[in-house]
Amino acid sequence: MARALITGITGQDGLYLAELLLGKGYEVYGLIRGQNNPKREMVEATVPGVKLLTGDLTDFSSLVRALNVAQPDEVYNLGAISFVAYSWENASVTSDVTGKGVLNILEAVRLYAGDDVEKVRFYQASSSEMFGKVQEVPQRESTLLWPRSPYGVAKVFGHYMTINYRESYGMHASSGILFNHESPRRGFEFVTRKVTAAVARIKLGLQEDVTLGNLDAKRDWGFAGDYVEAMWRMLQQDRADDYVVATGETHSIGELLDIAFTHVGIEDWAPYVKQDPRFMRPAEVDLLIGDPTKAHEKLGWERKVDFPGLVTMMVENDLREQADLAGK
Ligand code: NDP
Ligand code: GDR
Repeated sequence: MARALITGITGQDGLYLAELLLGKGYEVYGLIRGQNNPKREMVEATVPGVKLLTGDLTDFSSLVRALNVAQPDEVYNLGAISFVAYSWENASVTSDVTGKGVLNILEAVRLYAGDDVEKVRFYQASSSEMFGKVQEVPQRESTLLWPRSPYGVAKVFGHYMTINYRESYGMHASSGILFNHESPRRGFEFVTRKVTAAVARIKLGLQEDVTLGNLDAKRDWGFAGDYVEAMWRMLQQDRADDYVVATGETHSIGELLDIAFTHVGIEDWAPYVKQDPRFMRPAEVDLLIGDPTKAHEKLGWERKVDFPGLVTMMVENDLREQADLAGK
């Protein structure tokens, strides 16, 4: 039975990846941080087969201990401070977790593997946020990185450290440059979920409007359930490598609003959407659109859910969830 260790098990991707690996017969371990993490029960209820180990990406010894218990064949490093807006106000801790945390786990894996350097295959959750200021459209594996946030800079550090461990030590370390991916498990701080939850609440009469920041930004949004499949496929290759995972389409926040509001029967969303500079960023990534050709050709990976399908899936989920919460 193959064994996997996932950091970031309480997050959106951690849950989908755990489900995928359990379905394939893996023994799955998840790293959970904190003395009394409030998400522990949710993880135990959602992916009951996962064995939880306590640890933190900033605590090297906890990673060594987790590896010794899990004895993994594959390590998926999904743990990070992942909210871009938060990273300006908390740049130092973002660097520690999202940046140096990658070095900690790479080094822990290297020591754990010893002479048998290919004993453990490693996945790093890199990000389209590393592309930042647009240099090329669409963005591909070779596109110049120009991060525009402390989060993006930390991800660039992790990305190159992963490449460096592969080149220096021969580790089977791959980096997935994933573009935005969403789902009904997305955190409420991210724009898609903020919109779909608000639309559901507006429809149910629980909220009057939603306040957003920059409506002009464009993103290449896919479904998280599709994207974890690409992570797994990367670790099944003979050679480790880096891959862009994206849909190849871009959409504006306006299009997100169109689909979400229309789905609940509201054709004109303007009266329900306010803007506040509070939600604007000191520097913006204006346009993201990925070129997933390499992932298509080498991994045989294809996305299954399109953008309207994704948004309506999230609105439908939030209509149910918000009605339950309100006892409706
Ligand atoms: P989430 O924000 O949903 O999950 C992040 C996870 O990291 C949580 O489990 C969180 O734990 C954990 N974490 C935070 N701090 C630490 C720490 N100090 N030590 C260990 N774990 C920690 O992110 P997603 O699931 O959406 O994303 C997964 C990964 O992919 C992240 O690295 C993200 O940066 C990256 N990524 C995501 C994309 C997306 O569109 N979703 C696109 C590209 C990359 P806790 O619950 O305890 O806070
Ligand atoms: P992003 O996702 O920064 O791309 O990072 P987010 O959903 O936060 O922002 C997307 C775009 O929407 C604009 N926006 C708003 N964003 C939020 N959160 N809230 C608002 O009210 C709002 N109004 C407009 C933003 O300015 C931005 O342009 C996500 C994370 O998952 C990262 O971890 C990951 O690496 C990248 O995607 C790829």
